[in-house]
Amino acid sequence: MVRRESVIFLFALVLIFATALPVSAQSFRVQCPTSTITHPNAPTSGQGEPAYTGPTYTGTSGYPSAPAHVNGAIKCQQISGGDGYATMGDGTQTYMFSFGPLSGLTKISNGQAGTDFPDEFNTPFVPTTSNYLQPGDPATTVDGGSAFSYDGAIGLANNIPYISTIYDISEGLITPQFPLPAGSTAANVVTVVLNAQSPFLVGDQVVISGQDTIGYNGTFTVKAINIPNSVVFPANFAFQLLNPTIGLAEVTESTSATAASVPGIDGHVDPRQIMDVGVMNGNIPAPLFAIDEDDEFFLTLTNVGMIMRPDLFEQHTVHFHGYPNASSFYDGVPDASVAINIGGSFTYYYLAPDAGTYFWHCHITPPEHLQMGMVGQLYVRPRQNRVPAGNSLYAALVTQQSDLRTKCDSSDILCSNPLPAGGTTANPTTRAATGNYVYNDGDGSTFYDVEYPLQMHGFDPNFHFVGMTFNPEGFTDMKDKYFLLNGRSYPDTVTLGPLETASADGVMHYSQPLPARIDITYGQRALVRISELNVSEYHTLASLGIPMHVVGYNAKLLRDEAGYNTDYYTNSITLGGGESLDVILDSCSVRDTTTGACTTNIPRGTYFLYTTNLDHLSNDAENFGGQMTEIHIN
Ligand SMILES: [Cu+2]
Repeated sequence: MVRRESVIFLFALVLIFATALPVSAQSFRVQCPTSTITHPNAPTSGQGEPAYTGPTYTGTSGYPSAPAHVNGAIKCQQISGGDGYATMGDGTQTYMFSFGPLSGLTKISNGQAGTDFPDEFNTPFVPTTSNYLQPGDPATTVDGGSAFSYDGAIGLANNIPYISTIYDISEGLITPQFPLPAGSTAANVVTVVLNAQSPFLVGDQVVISGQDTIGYNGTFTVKAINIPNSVVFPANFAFQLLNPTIGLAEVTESTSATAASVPGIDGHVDPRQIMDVGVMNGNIPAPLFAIDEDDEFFLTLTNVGMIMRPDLFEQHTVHFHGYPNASSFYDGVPDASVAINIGGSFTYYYLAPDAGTYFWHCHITPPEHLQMGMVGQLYVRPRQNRVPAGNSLYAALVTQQSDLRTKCDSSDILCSNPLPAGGTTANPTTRAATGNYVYNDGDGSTFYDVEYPLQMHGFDPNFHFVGMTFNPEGFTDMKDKYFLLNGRSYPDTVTLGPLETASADGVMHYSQPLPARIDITYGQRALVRISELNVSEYHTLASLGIPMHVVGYNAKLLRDEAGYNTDYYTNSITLGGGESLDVILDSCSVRDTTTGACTTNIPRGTYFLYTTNLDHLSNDAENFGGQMTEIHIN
């Protein structure tokens, strides 16, 4: 007979090995380069999007190191994969597997996409005694009382500097291994021989310090590496730099001198901040991404584990649904690409080829992880937004179609955005001074003033309950009881600002940051980017009093191959899981056909956007809730 204590002991041992070993092989990292081959001088958040005036590069061979004109930018974002809780319209708290924000936290809490320029992303949070990141951030205030305003990558920290002891440092004794710049002589060249292989590269900053190397001390730029030297060490132990002072005596077998790298941002992170903020901080829907055509997007997924299900070693991935990939590595289908283990990070790389409304989700056991909450929207804004105000939209689209990198006409089965029929470069429609466009329409037909993401969703509380306690019920038994817009059911859909939920750690977390209320200024147009994220139900949304102008479907402009627009007006739309629609709600009922100016407004007031699936207008057993929101014409 086996004694009970031994069984417990053995079980504990198994647990220790099972939990400790996989984690030790992982590490958290982020990547957000400030320059790449195609964006050698990527714009900062202060510079903003560069204007589109023509192709990036018109040559036919290779890519020049300094192209005359560069389009787009580098964008970065970090998300956590883990778990969390959300609050439904009837007050029920629901357990989720979910993605949460680990960068752009202020933007996310304001209902915006969390996507950053590199200078925003690569800014470490500097904690003070009165201002530090804590579980549940972003909060409306930080501990010191000032508003939370941090958008950088959570956990980002300066790298750990390399430091090596110096064996020999000398000036002018060894022939310079690099061309001397004007004003310098061979006597200025300092050769540093380390006691170990040198980690420095040409161009690195190096700090020389020591009690016996005064005169040599300071911060210098490495000018050459692999220096054949007269002492016992191989060439790869030595490097050279320039020191303006001439006549320094050689120091051999230094007792105190060191050469160190300067701390910098290289993607190194402090895992404690990530765990503090990321654990139980999942959002529904998943964090929003927004990029622009011509961008390069670096998206880091950091798997913080599912604290409420420590028995599960679930990997997570990111799958951009209906979106062409830079490489199959980034597709997220686990049997064909990379999947991210608990305790690890992976940076996905995407190009932003075609404008439109898409969605993304985890691709590990997709029916389960999507139902549990790991799904959200992303959208790509068109090049046409960056055409300088007053320039011809048609001429700008002709320029795009003349460049193979940006051409998107009916000759490509994946891309059907031909020039508008009957258009000429003399088309009077020019880039408006304000507002934006949904697609590269060339005729201004997809113009809007403000945009709202609207994600239709629903879930089965039984599935979530068994997902928290044991294994999921059969997928065929899924039956949604809550029906959501942006993760909320009515009346929470019209509550402005983020919704928060207390989690098992006793802390309030921003569970549903994105309101679903649509506000339109009298006379303006709102773009509603509608995605259907549900895994088990079709959803219908109807609008009373404000016609729905459908201009795009599944991230494609509604236009036929001959260039005629096939947009339409309706009072209801129906989508299945994975579909999207771009709908413009115009607060103006009659516009001047030539100037576009509003001649008759729809009266100010509150209108409803609601599902006509009447059983979807409920929050589980509670009536009068579910998938409904308000449109306010102000
Ligand atoms: Cu997952």
